[in-house]
Amino acid sequence: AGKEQWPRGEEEVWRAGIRGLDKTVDDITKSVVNHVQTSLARQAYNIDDLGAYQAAALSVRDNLLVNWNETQLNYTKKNPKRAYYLSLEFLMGRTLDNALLNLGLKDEYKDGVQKLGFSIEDILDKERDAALGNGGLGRLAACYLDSGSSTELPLWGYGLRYKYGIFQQLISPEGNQLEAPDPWLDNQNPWELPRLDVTYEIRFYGRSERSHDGSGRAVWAGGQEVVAVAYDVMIPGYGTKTTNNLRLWESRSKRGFDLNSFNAGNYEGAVESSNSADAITSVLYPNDHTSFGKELRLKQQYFWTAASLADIMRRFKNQNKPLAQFPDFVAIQLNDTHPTLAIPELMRILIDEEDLTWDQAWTIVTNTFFYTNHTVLPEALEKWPVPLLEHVLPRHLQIIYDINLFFLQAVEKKYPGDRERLARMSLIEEGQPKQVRMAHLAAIGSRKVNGVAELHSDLVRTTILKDFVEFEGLSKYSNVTNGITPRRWLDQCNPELSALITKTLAVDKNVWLKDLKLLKGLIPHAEDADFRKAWAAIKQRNKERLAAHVQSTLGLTVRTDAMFDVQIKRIHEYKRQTLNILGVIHRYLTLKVMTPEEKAKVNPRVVFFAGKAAPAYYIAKLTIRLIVNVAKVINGDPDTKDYLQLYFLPDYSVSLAEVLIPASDISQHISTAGTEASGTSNMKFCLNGGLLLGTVDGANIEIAEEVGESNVFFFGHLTPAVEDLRYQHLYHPVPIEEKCPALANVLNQISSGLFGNDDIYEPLLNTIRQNDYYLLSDDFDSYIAALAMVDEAYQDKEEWIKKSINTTANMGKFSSDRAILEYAESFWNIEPTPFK
Ligand code: OX2
Repeated sequence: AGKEQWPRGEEEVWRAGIRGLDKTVDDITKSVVNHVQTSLARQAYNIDDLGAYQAAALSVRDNLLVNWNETQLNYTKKNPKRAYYLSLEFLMGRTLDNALLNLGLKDEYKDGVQKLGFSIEDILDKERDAALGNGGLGRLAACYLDSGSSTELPLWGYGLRYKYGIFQQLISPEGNQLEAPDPWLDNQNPWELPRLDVTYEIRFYGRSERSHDGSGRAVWAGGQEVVAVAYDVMIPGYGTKTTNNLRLWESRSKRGFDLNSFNAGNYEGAVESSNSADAITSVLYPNDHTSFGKELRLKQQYFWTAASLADIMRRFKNQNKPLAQFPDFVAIQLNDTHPTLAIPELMRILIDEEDLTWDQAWTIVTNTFFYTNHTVLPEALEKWPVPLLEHVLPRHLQIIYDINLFFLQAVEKKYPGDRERLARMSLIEEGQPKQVRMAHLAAIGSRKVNGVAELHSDLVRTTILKDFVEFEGLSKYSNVTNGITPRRWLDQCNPELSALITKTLAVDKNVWLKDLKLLKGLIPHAEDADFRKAWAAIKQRNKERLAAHVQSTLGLTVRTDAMFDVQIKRIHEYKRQTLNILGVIHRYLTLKVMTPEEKAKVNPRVVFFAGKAAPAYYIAKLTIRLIVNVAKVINGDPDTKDYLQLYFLPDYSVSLAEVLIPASDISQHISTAGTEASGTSNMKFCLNGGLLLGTVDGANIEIAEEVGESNVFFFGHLTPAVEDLRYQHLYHPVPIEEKCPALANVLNQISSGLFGNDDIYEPLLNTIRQNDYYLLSDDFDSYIAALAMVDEAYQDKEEWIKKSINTTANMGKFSSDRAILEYAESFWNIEPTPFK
């Protein structure tokens, strides 16, 4: 451990100039004012909230950079094995509040900006969300980065720096979703650090010529070359100095996006419009759970995986270790199949550029990659048409064919003559055109494969990858149940509850926020009436905060003396927002025929929906339209408006979730059994003391195991029944009037024009009347019964609060710290690498 050499100049002079962390309010105000003056080139007298936000953010960034630099230096010195999380989506939300919390400087900044004449709340509110993701998959990646830094793991993220994040959702007067671009970088992004010196050249198209020397090598040349430029985002750990890196790539031509084509209404067209270099990272694809086979998307995937691998390889090579040791220093997690091209790309590098043999390369590859599957829905399993791959990535297609050949030879050896099995397992699906099955490639190229909740991992093993489990053995096919960061999803979004928990557990908050099982210490307090009162008062204030938000953003008055019932997630048939809105209509129709005496006993309810639909997903968009128009009728009906209110909150985002979740009494997670891989908002609601109404699906099951079945409201058919029910729908259909009269009545009321008098909703209603693939008619009655049980339970306020407390108290398992440590220990074999 020798002393470092100063490369030039006088060490003392350097040391004296090095910036330390801000500690006092005085340090902070000086730094903020300095940024107002210099970085923003503005004067004290003309600074507004946005300017104050920017200056505060830049000063926080300076602090993050100090830790970030030391973290990277620590890794360079100790050279631990590192893990890389490759994700096309990182749904980060806002950063300032989280950075202040993690740095432990929130109070100091609050005081500091106050001295400068601003309120911290107003400043925090000026930040735009970084919405580089569609939903759960992208938010999971963001939670994992937070936990990676908080547990001091050498974990980096790699993604794309989209100029436009997920579209902004507008609702037209008729109730239609419109999509507008999200130019989130317009006010500059203080949280990123352009690294104009970190660049790689990425090739597309061209020709690949195999050598004739029997080595298997090839030369890939010609085509288009595009430059990848790195932008680094600092990821601070909570209560640690570890500040990891998220590296996002921007594409540039080796030598602009057409904003005019970006008008609401032709979002998809605009996405596809350009083939130039900078188009590659211009926009996040707004589809969730679908695979479209579009060339620009393929280019995004390759651009990002190739740049990331080149970067990882450069870092590895700086160590001068033999390539065979690559997997001893590098673990790469594939977040879904989106980065699967990294497998043939690493083969290409090792064979064509590093002169390894096929077997040497394959050994390295299959010890480096790990693959997480997030869905078993067939429409979400990625497939790339062979002709497209051949055109865009000719060398990679050759490698994929070679992988397939060797793989199928091994399968044939184990199951001689089993041609059907070979066809099922092949990387290539026959057809016009042939397609590459990315999940198969990801599975055979990885060391471990996992699903995201117990039930889902079982389904992966017994359905989509069944043949692979039989062939390769069960031990490779594993589970890591998802988690969420309790920093953002409790302490930040629900500060009052966090403070009450800290006081009650009588430990410092940075203890329980990093050891979430300590929440169990709340259990005895559920029996304490004063504690329950404090608990309920916080829920009430969170409802008022939400109501104030709705008032100020939408101009609508929400009553707060009612049960708040929330369903917020992407709009998708499998998530069954339709079941929820049909249930609301059922409740409305029931209220309409009640006597005043009957109504007096009714538990008033406010139902909230939020979520985006993929721009081309017609049925999902119709669902939004139905919800909006039902809301108009219900909220305007004097007979019912005191008992039932309904809101569709536009433009769902991480920030909106942070207001909605703490205000919820009950939240709905009602997917058809076997379709929701995990769900993560279910965990967020329960952590905040909201109860769960759901199907026996995804992580709902494990939540119930932890909090106790008596604290959740389950309904509906179970996963093993689903296939049979679907079969019956197809071959022995029973008319809906017979099977489920209550549902038939609701559908008929919609058809008769109660919520608009044209046939606009018929295509949506027909999905239920005809195939009913998602089993609404099978689950409707038990859903209505479960809603009634929720009402009944809510009448006993004290019991309800006990359930709420016991729910929070038993959610410790779902910290993303637990999940990331499972990945670190059982997959990646990396260790916490702290420094002083
Ligand atoms: C989502 C899954 O639908 C959700 O159940 C899960 O909680 C989340 O990923 C994180 O694992 N795209 N998004 C998902 O899957 C896919 C594909």
